[in-house]
Amino acid sequence: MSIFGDKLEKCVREKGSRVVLALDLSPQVGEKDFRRKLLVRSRRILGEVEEHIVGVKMNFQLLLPLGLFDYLRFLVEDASSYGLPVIMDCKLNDVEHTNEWASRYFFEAGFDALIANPFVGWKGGLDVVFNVARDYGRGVILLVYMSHPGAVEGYGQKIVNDRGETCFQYEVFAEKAKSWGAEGVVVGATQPKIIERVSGIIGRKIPIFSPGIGIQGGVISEAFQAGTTYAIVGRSIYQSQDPEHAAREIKEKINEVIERGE
Ligand code: BMP
Repeated sequence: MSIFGDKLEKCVREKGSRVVLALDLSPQVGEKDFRRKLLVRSRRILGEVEEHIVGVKMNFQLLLPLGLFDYLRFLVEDASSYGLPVIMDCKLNDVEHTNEWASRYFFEAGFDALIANPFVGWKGGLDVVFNVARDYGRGVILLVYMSHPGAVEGYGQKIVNDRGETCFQYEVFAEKAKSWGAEGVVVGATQPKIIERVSGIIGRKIPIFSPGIGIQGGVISEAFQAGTTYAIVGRSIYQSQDPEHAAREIKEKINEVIERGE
């Protein structure tokens, strides 16, 4: 297991939570000093909710305005000081040489894991990403089925696998997550049946991260009963009047479902 997996499990033990915060605050572009204000708001929310979460996911919404080696590093440092693993949600999806540098930059900047898109394939695509991650002791999380309705067009399409059997694209991606050594998969919380199927393929060793709870329509009990390991939650927390209260409630709701299921 990588540093990412270790940090995550330690957080679960210490914080008793299964919530990963999607810190997707929007900058008020054009407003005076908008980058600094975005950083200040993001740091404040992270500080308010840190005791109820086990990881932070950041994506282009923060990366582009804040800059990887610029303001963003303060957030990565904050997360680390709270003991939280930090995931770069770049959905990496290119050829070898650019994937390699993107991965190196993210790991050099302190990210513990990154999210990649298995559509790009192994040879000359994601092979290098897994190799770089291994060298740095970090993790790669694969998209297996996304939470939005259009996911059916790609992740949900019917295909013929290497064994000549008709199956769904996401079933092949779940198998690849196992054989490639992924440290997690993303399956939308909006798709409990698919979570169940993927869980059946990958087993309990690879965690399932499920975004889409709340505003996108995913339901905590359905996702966790189907096999979700961690909920990725953004707007329901950071858009709340009281993010600390919202994060605590989501954490407790998940824990109730897990306790009832055991
Ligand atoms: P929210 O809880 O506000 O709906 O945010 C969900 C987060 O998960 C966002 O950061 C989004 O980029 C991410 N996400 C998603 O919603 N669906 C996916 O299938 C994969 C994602 O990474």
